[in-house]
Amino acid sequence: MTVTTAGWAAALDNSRRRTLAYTDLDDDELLRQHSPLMSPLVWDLAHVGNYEELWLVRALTGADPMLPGIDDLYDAFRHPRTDRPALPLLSPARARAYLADVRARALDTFGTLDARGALAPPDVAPASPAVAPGQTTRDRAGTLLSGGFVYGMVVQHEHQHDETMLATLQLRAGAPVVDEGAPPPPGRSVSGGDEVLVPAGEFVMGTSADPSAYDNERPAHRVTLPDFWIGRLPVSNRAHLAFIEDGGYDDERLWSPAGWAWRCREGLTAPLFWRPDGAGGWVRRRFGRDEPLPLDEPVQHVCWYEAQAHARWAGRRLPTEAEWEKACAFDPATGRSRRFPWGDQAPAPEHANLGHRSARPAPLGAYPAGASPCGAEQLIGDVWEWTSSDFSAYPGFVAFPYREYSEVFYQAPTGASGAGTSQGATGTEIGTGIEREFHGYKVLRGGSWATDPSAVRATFRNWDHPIRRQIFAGFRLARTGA
Ligand code: AVJ
Ligand code: FE
Repeated sequence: MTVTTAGWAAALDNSRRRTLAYTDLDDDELLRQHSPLMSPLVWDLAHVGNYEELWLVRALTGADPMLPGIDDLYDAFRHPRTDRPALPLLSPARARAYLADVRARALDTFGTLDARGALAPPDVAPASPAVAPGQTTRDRAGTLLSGGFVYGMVVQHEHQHDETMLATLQLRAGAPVVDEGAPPPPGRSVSGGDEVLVPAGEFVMGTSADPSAYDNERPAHRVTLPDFWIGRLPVSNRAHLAFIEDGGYDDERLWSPAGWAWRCREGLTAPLFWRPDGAGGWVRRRFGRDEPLPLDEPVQHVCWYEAQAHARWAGRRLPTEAEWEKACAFDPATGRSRRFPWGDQAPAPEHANLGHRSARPAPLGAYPAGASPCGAEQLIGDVWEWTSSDFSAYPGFVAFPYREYSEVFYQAPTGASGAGTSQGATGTEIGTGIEREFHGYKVLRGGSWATDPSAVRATFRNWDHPIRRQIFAGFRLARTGA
């Protein structure tokens, strides 16, 4: 899986084409805040350029900032999303020009990369790359370049913001502007039961060898789990409709206290973007179009609290992230963990619904070739899956290459919900700090239809507040026992 400089250039070009497609809109559309939860699209646009400047130009060469004040404007920690429309942001035209300038300079650094022979295969990548105090720019560049790490980080970052921009476009009112893509493959009815057994035992969670892995996926460590069952497929719209029709949104006993308080405050009665069609059925809005609710698709746009209540109603629970990863990656035949459910090969179209090939989740059963060794399907792609786990550090975690990617979002090791930790309370999220103080962060796994194949793997960890519904997230069920 050694990536060449031509490979990185192509990967950078792919994420950029996507960014430019999602921002190919009138200036007014780019400058407006479509939802208080989201940045104006023009902020995301210049932010991905600034991130690339910081990591592919300045960290590697020691160069000065390309524009005065640029780092402050696009620092997610300095300006919460609610405040971003009022900032003196680059105009759309200037932002596009800035991105092009940064890209030209970033491609120049390939000379350094080639000269150092730094594109090492994965097993040569440092186990937990760390920057020693007193390192020179040159030493630091060597560490960042090892295994092509910094290129993968920048490519993934841009794809993450591309997915965030899609969530903004889903919240946007008005005539559709998002490419519908190709229809997903057809579903199929699966045999062998709704749940699959994952026998008790040890597996390796996380990775120390994958050069594309973020610090929070490291290091690899052994985890022993008892027997558990996990849903063969994600929970469908049909099943969630049954939860609604059985009064699940009105039954306090099914909800956690925080979840019930949130449900009452917000008046939650169904997933975001659903509404009754007036004739006993439901429609959902998807990128500005109303359509009949497709019953055999994984449910999306539910928050963690809704997922948890549904699971309790079904006599199940959400999987922990360790359970999710074991069901996704562990191969009992070899005793090792795979990079993807189907093996170590990069995702192909028959494996998973990724990369906005379709602008929607695929129906249940659409990816038999993507099954994991235990028989679970659609773990990668379609919808992010809420797990029961708080976002926290693996044993032996070392922040790399900066604390603000993961570490500042970790839950306090003891006590409730990180209350009292003010650090990073704004993150890339809206900035009152209330979300973090009251709700913390829950881990999501597996990527969605909007996630690029280069930005997800069995070990990848995403996180968000358990109240969030605009992300492309659903869930699957689990239970302990054999
Ligand atoms: C990993 C998706 C939670 O969007 O807040 C983007 C990724 N970090 N820019 C986010 C990220 C910095 C992050 N998530
Ligand atoms: Fe970012």
